[in-house]
Amino acid sequence: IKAVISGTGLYTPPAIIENDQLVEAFNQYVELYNDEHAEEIARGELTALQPSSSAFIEKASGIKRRHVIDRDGILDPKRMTPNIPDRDNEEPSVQCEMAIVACKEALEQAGKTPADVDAVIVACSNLQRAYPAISIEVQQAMGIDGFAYDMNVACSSATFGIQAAVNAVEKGSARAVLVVSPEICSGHLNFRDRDSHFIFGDACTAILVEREENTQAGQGFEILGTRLKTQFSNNIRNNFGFLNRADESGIGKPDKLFIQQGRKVFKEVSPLVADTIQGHLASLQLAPEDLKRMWLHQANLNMNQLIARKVLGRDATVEEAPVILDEYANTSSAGSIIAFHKHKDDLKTGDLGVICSFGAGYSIGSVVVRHR
Ligand code: CO8
Repeated sequence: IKAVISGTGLYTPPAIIENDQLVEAFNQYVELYNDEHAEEIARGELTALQPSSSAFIEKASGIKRRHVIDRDGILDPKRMTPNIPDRDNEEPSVQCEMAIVACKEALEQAGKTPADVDAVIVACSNLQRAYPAISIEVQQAMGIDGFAYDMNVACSSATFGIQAAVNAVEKGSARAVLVVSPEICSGHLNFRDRDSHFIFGDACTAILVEREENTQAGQGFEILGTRLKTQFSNNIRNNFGFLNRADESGIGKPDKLFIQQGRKVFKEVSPLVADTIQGHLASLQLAPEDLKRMWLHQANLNMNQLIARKVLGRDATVEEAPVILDEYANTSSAGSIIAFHKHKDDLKTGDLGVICSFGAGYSIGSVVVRHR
């Protein structure tokens, strides 16, 4: 049994924050902080905070704007956190709501209904509660009979989820699996941290992985193989967790949000990713020059250009390595799938591509696909 990606879907939150707007709010916060602590700063007991800049953000990352669930809370210099009120248990969770939009689009694209699907995997960096699983809530909301589970491999959640879906389809435990990535990165981004306040946005993707025999000839992408790689690193970390309340220092510390050593990540992860893609292609008797497209994780434009150059041995064109980072910023595991969703329809029968995620863990997931 072969597995194919027969449909994809995307939910994009309508609210947008441009770099200039984000920087304006950050710089107001800096001014407020420096005024409030003027005496300690003057005595040399505290270091004054430095302002941010849009020019730096675009040059260092390639990001121009991001979509977010809540804009006002983030842009309030006294708050700097999205305002997403808790909901009643009888109401759908925010992640479930995002997931439904993306799942419906993926099913529609595939020409399928919930009755054709046997499993839902919610694969993302952060889940808004411990249990019941968000995926089971999505399963119910979609009206799917079968099984569902949540999984988290940070930025590589979606590609690792695709491998799990391929296994389920190929081993016969499901005819079709929805892999959904509702990423609310704004919820765990420290908007007071100059080094990283600009890097994330929110979005949700869905992918339908099906048995080839249940799809039409020429529909979607055959999955030729998946390769996963992890290597422990403290360079991207988020220490938020259920034991925080058992520690007297509480949950207010900066390391309970996203923290990273961006330079180190860039340096260490880029060669690992290029090696993983090249090794994966070689194991499938394919060469980098066979690739028509690379849908790379969308964290940093310079990093993607470097990885594409390492893989191809030359600069990639924007057609070969499409960019969605400028509009969405880093949406963690959703990023490479958004690139795939938006930049796959012009490919022709037989065209080869690789979806590749990379990030915290470190974790890398490579999915080689061929247009049918
Ligand atoms: N405005 C102006 N100047 C700034 C700013 C700013 N906002 N921030 C830093 N600077 C200054 C610094 O002070 C420094 O000045 P100096 O040279 O005088 O010391 C200078 O700019 C350069 O700073 P950096 O070396 O930090 O800048 P870089 O060129 O390295 O760019 C990046 C920073 C953009 C963060 C870059 O390092 C990067 O993108 N690295 C790769 C990171 C990456 O891929 N991370 C993976 C992210 S993890 C992930 O994708 C998912 C994780 C799990 C999900 C989490 C969801 C929240």
